Amino acid sequence: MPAASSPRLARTDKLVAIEMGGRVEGHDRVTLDFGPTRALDGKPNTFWLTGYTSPNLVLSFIGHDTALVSGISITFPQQANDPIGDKPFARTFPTSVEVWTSMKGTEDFQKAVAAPLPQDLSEHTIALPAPVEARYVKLVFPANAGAQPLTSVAEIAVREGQAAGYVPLLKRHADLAALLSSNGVCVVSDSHRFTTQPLTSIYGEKT
Ligand SMILES: [Ca+2]
Repeated sequence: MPAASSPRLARTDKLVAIEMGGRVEGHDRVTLDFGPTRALDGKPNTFWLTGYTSPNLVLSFIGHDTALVSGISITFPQQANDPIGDKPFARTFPTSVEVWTSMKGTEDFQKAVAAPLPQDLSEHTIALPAPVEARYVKLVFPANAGAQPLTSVAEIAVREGQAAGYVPLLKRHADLAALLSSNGVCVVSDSHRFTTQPLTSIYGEKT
């Protein structure tokens, strides 16, 4: 790492960002290189690419804690062609998203909202009708633009809401807040153990 580089600030406004302790439940992916955590890494040039019909992704917060969810955002890959078929990437963009939440886990989800996704490269923000407290957030992508099996998403964010009496996630995890402010990141392994790495290990140099 060149000495002149300076890391990006942690994305504390994204509840499922990797450095916030966000993780994917399950392993819906074509290959490891295009696994779903690629949609949580803050990099628009890395992406989740899945070959499932109507793919879904279950996301959780640090330590499987709860959070008040006010909405999500979705960003599509910015590259011209997909890396597997070398076809126009836009044909893999999902055309809509459903947001489901659960306090229990991989079952008992309630649909909070469904919304179309504009077919452009900007960040698409979808607000829930009202903030929902959740332990798990499931995103479902019922169809894509190309009627082909591949579906891609470059970045997913889950936004935190505010309500009287609600204590924000970072206030409940002072250790994570301190870690982020000291320029580290929280990486949660499959065994739910936390390790720390410098932010630059995820982001690389400042862009
Ligand atoms: Ca990414």
